[in-house]
Amino acid sequence: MAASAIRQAGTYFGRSLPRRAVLTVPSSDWKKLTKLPTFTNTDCVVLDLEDGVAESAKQLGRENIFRYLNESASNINREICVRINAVTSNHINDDVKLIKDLSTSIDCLFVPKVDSVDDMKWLANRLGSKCQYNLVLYCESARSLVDLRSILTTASSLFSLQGVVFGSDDFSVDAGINGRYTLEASELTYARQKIVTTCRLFENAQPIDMVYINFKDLDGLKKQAEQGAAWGFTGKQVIHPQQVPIVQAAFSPSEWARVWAKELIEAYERHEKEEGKGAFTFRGQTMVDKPLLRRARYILNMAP
Ligand code: 1VU
Repeated sequence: MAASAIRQAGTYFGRSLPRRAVLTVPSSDWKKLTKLPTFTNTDCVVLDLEDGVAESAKQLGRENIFRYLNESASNINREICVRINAVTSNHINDDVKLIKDLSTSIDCLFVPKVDSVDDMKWLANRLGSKCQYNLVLYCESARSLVDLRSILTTASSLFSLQGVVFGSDDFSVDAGINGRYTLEASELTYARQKIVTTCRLFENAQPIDMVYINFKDLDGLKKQAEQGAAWGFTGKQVIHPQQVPIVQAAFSPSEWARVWAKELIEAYERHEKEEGKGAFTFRGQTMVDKPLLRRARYILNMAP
């Protein structure tokens, strides 16, 4: 496993570590854990202790994670993360103990239902004063969405903040969306776009889109994943192996885009160096300046 190497590299959004398909695996299900080496095409797996695990199976989940990370995870050459329970839950003390026992072998800590700045301070305090964990947090309530900027400011001062996952299902209930949201999820447009925009204020924070729980509907998944990518999300939570290739593809730049980005960066550097120009015409029609240069760098950073 690339665990400590990833953490020490100070990885951050845009520079190295893509998290396109973020696959959640219930930690209480040993059989599912042992299947992970076969899912070679997912960037990131999250061993879940929260909603995917029954109340009565939380301790089994912790024991499985401990065993898995100590015995088997070295066979998996990609990011392995753990999702703990919410800091306000009855399970948090046992989860924190597990994380401390495992500290060198977790690539990134996923923290659900972060509602306030105080949640982040509490967790950092419990994990220790020199808190060097990579952290992805979930925005799953109206309060969390409204206060997201402050929460991320605090999170990035206490942890190595890596991303925000939109927890759409809990958010819908909390925000009072009447009944279940529709398949198109138009009720969630504001929340999704606010998360992307707020993440952009923080260099390292990847916006990770909502889960598509109707996991057998692969056409619907493709549509929603492509929409999320177009809106600026960098990845998407997935719950089933069949969802992985569709989501990985949706969040990967096309060959056309990669060639465009490479040529644009070369042209920018040439114009800047040889002619002292920061704006010029590219491929005969497009005016290039700094924003397009940033876009081109972003595309190349997202390329596998
Ligand atoms: O072919 P095999 O029997 O060897 O394997 C099955 C199955 O075990 C495996 N598989 C998985 N392996 C690892 N991670 C997974 N998440 C996963 N899902 C399935 O793939 C083979 C085919 O599976 P299947 O089509 O027979 O599906 P199952 O009936 O086994 O499982 C379906 C569910 C949805 C229950 C399963 O995919 C699952 O548990 N997914 C994760 C659920 C989860 O983590 N929920 C919490 C996160 S979502 C959230 O918090 C907001 C709503």
